[in-house]
Amino acid sequence: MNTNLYSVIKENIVDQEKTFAETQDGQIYSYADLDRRSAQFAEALVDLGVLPGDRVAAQIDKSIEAIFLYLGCLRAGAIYLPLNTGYTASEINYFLRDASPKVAVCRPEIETQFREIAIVADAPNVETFASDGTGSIIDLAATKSGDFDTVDRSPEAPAAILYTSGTTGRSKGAMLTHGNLGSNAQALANAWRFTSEDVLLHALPIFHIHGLFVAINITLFAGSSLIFLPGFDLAEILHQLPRSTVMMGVPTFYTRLLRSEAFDQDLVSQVRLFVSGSAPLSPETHKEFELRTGHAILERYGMTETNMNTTNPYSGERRAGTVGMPLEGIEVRITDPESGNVLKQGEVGMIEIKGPNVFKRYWRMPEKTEAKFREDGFFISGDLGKFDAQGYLHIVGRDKDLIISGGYNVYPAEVEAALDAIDGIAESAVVGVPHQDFGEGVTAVVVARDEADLSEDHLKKVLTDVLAKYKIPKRIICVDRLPRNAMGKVQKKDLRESYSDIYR
Ligand code: MLC
Ligand code: AMP
Repeated sequence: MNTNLYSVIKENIVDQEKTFAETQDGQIYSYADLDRRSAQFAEALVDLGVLPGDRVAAQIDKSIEAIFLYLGCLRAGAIYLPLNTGYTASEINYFLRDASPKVAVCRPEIETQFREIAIVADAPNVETFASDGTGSIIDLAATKSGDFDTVDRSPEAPAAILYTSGTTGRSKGAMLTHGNLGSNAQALANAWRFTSEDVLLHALPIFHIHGLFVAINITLFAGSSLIFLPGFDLAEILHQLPRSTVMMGVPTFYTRLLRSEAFDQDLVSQVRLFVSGSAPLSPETHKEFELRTGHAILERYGMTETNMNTTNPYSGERRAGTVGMPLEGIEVRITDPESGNVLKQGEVGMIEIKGPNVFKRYWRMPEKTEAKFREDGFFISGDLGKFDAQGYLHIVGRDKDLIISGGYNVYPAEVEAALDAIDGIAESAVVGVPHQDFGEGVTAVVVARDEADLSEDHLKKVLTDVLAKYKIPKRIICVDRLPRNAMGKVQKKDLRESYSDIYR
C-alpha cells in the first residue's frame, strides 16, 4: 500500500464532485479539481527536475492553488517548505541557504529581488506564483495532463520542513513525515468529530502547521469543505459564520470577534465547534465567549515539531485555561527539567511528548535534534505545565525565552541582535507584555550609545529591512540603563512588570 499522505487522503475521498473549497469571490473547487490540479503541479515539479526528497520552498500568498502546490509536492515525493510571506530578504536568504531547495517559488512582484537572493543561496531554480492564478509554475502546471501516479512514500519519509526559531542561534527546520501528518490529522478528525457535512471557516495563514496541517489535512481526511478566506477580515468572518460549522483560530481571532457587537448567538447557530490554539486563550475570553454565544471554545496544544498533542474534549467539560488531555496514541508527561525525572500529578515541570506525531529530526542539525530528545524517545517541548486531578494539562509558562504575538513566535534574542546592530544602540532587551489584540506585545527597551538620539520611528524603520513586521516591537523605549542583578544578568521580569500596562 502506498503510504504517501496524498494516497491516504485520496482513499478517504468518496465523492469527487463534493466541494473541497469555496473562496471569498465565490469560486468553487471540487475534490476532483483538487486531484487534477495537484497532479498537474506534481508533473510540473518533476519537469523542473524535482526528485523525491528534494525541497520545494514557497513564499507565496494564500490561495487554493497554493494548497494544490502543497499536495503536488506530496504527490511528487518532494518536501514542502512553506515560508512566512512577511519574511524579509535577509530572513529568506537564511532559509534558502539552509534548505537548498531544488525549486523556490515566490510572488511575481518580488521575483527580481528573490532571484538575486536565491542565486547567492545556491537555489537558482526560481518560479513565480500569484494568488490570482498567474505565475510561471501555474502556467507550466496548466500544460500538464492531470494524470499522475503519486510517488510511493513510507510513513517515515519527510513530507515537509517547517522552520522554527530558537532561543539562541539559527532557525531549525523541523522535518515532518508523511506518517506524522497523517496520524495527527486522523486523530484530530476523530477527536473533533469531523464529517463530510462540515464546513470549516479558514482564515489562518497557510505557512504554519495550524492553518496548513491542522485545518487542511483534517478537512481532507474527513472529506469536509472549506470556506477559504485570504486572511482574518472581521466583516468577512461575520458574513461567512452563518454558513460554517467549524472555525479554527488563534486567540486574537476570538478577542476580535468579541469586540464586535454584531457577533452573537444567532450568527453562529450553525456552528458546532470553535477551536483555539497556537497561544494561550485567556480564561476570561473563554468565559465571555461562552456567555455571548453558548459555545465553549475547544482549546488544544501543539507545536511545529509535534503537530497537535492535547485537546479539550469534544463532549465533556472544556476547561478554561487548560489544553485538555493527550490525543489518542500520544503520551504526555511532566518531568523535572534538570534531571528528567517524571514528576507527580499536580507538580509543575517540563512538558514532554512521545507519539507518532513527533517529528524525526531537525534538518541538518543532529546535535540540536539530540538535545531535544530524552533517551527513551520523549521530545522536550520547552513548555512548562502540570496535570490537574482530572487529567487536564495546564500550560503554566515556558522554559524558552519566547514571545507569542497573535499566534506568531518571536524570539527576543533575534530582535535584540537586530537592535544591537543599529548604530547608536549600546544594548537592548526585548520582552513580551500583555497586549489587548495580540495577547503579548513585543516590547524593546534600549540604551543609547554616547547619548545618540534614537527616535522610536527611526528604529522601527531600520528594523523593517531586517525583520518580518510581526517581530518588530510595537514599542521601543529608550532608558539610561537596563535593570541587572548582581551577576550582571538583565532582569527581564522587572522589565515585564515596569511595562505591563503599556498597551492598555
Ligand atoms: C500582523 N501584525 C502583527 C501580527 N500580525 N504584529 C504582531 N503580531 C502579529 N501576529 C502587524 C501587521 O503587519 C501590521 O503592521 C500591524 O501588526 C497590524 O496588523 P493587523 O492588520 O491588525 O493584523 P492582521 O493582518 O489582521 O493579522 C493579525 C492576525 C495574524 C492575528 C490575524 O497575525 C494571524 O493570522 N495570526 C495567526 C498566526 C498563526 O497562524 N499561527 C500559528 C502558528 S503554528 P503595520 O506596521 O503594517 O501596521 C503554532 C503551533 C500551534 O503556533 O499550536 O498551532
Ligand atoms: P511553534 O513553535 O510556532 O509551533 O509554537 C508552539 C508553541 O506555541 C508551543 O510550544 C506553546 O508554547 C505555544 N502554544 C501552542 N498552543 C498553545 C495553547 N493552546 N496554549 C498555550 N500555548 C500554546
